[in-house]
Amino acid sequence: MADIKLLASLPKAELHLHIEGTLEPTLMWALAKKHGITLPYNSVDDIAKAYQFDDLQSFLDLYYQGANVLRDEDDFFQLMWAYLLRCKEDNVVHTEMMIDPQTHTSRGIGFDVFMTGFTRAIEKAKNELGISCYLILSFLRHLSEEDAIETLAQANDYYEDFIAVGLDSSELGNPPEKFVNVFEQARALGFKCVAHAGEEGPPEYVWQALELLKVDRIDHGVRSAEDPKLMTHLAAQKIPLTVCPQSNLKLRVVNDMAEHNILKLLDEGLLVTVNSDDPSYFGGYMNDNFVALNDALSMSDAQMIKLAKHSFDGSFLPETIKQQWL
Ligand code: ES4
Ligand code: ZN
Repeated sequence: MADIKLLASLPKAELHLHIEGTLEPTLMWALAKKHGITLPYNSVDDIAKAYQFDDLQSFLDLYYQGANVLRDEDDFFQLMWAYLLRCKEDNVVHTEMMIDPQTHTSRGIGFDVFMTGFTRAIEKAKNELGISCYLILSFLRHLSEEDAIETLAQANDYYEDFIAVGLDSSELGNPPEKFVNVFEQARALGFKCVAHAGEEGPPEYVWQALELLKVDRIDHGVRSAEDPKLMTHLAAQKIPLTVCPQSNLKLRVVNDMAEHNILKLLDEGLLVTVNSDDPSYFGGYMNDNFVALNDALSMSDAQMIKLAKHSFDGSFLPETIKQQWL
């Protein structure tokens, strides 16, 4: 069983995180009060108690409702700064995180508001904490491709701030093939591409993300294990899978952490990484996810070190910087 001291000593990168999913109940409560918003909860404790989910959709309903308290530039700054402070505690030195613009633009909050707040916190973290941060513009797949195309156009003044585009929200019934055109546009603009696939959806969705959207990395992807050909392809092409153990448990993608397949995927040669997804909702940040895995599956020191190294290997950092961490 790997040592917790080793975990703390290992520099790590987080590659699968939704910034809106870092909204802690205390900040949600404070922002609701600040803006005079009535929440369907009686206390901060009540918010945390409501975080019991049956599946992805039951989580998404609360996640979008929670984001409604984010209104002005300083709210977005606070959200980002709190997460980056938390990264420091876990020795996370680099993060590549998703922003869901449509969650905000649909409420009349523009890129100028949330991007100004986010980038102010990111600059501060770079200077004061030595943490680097890349942003991924993620499209909500339960909305139309047209909406995604319009969102990409609205981001025009902020292209420099994004490294990639992504695809998240309700997976089943919204396959990657629905977004071929917008991903083609994004690639033509020079963005890297990622997509959630194989979380609740079948291996076929992972194939589609790879072949139709030409993604550089798969978010989740744990259901790939059901397709041996896909496993061989992922290993041969070194496609990173950004796995989120506590998320998978909370959303019942796995019934028990002891049944999680991440170490099996690792031992089969896949470039898997550990990530926290929506840490406020799923009960833990980066190191908590490692601890939960270690407690249930008793990973070796070598496996822990490999997972930490993979987090840089699977990142979009320039090769020279990657090498410094490998
Ligand atoms: C998400 Cl866990 C997960 N899956 C899909 N979409 C998401 N958005 C935020 N968290
Ligand atoms: Zn996710």
